[in-house]
Amino acid sequence: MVVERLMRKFGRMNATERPTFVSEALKQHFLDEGWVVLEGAVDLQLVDGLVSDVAAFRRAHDDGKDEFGHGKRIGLLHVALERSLKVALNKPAIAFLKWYFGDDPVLFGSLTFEVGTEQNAHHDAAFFHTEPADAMAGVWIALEDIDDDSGPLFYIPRSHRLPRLKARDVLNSNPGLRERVLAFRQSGKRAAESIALADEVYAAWDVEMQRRLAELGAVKAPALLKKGDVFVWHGWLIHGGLPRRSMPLSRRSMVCHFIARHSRMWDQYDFFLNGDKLDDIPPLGFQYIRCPHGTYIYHEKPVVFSAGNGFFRA
Ligand SMILES: O=C(O)CCC(=O)C(=O)O
Ligand SMILES: [Fe+2]
Repeated sequence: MVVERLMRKFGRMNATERPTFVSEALKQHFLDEGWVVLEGAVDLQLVDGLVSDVAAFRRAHDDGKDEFGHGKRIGLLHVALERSLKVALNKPAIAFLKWYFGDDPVLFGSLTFEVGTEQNAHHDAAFFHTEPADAMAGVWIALEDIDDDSGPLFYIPRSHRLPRLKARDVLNSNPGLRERVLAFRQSGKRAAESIALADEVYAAWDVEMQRRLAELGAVKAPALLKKGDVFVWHGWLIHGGLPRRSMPLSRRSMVCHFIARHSRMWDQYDFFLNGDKLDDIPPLGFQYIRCPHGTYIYHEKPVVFSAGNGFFRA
């Protein structure tokens, strides 16, 4: 397949590049295309160990199993499972992000999937919005070989270079919603106290995102990774989950959202409600935890979804 061949030619490192994982070719590919694959970045035995840890964790929780025995996404599993943390902070990804950020990468959060998300096309910078604006990246780890019919991760090549869709682009063409957002701002409330309104702006943003992509005729390229491969995306690269053509198929994967240590970050509620005045809004406050593999942000415990899809409402 064309994408696979392109990956091999440009986006994948070869064996001689492995010691650093940040060859000049790989760096250039990331800057031009918005993504790279770090092939074989995670040791397969470690992946197997994690898969069995996740299965045990799922057995001990109500993870909303479907008729095929597949559970829903689990948030922040890395704070409970050592192997999950080790996989999230895998050396090749950390080395790569250290170069890209020019700063220490910090793991903000993780999601562990058993099946495809079918998530609409989006860029993560809306959900993990940083200043500087390019201080966020996604790291997606295949915990098994990804089947084309399982609803693979997709990406829109070079979409990190498109005009960046912000809340104001949507509000300007939706005066009713804009009025309500302005009223919210007058109220002195924090954005996280107005989740329903933020969700309405998100819904309008989502419609506009899909409209723009359709107008461009954007092509969704599947990331058909092998177990242990890592896909790194730029914070503004548009991506999502393709339809699950075969429901019994699993799509075991883990996605990790990283930010640069010295960046400031706001959540999606502020992105959607206060996006054009973030300088006036205090960024999220974090407690940073250092461990032998790297740095991550403190969260008390994992979030297990037994209904709905959590996080992005997809
Ligand atoms: O794994 C997928 O299908 C998409 C996940 C995603 O977009 C995310 O978690 O940022
Ligand atoms: Fe995403």
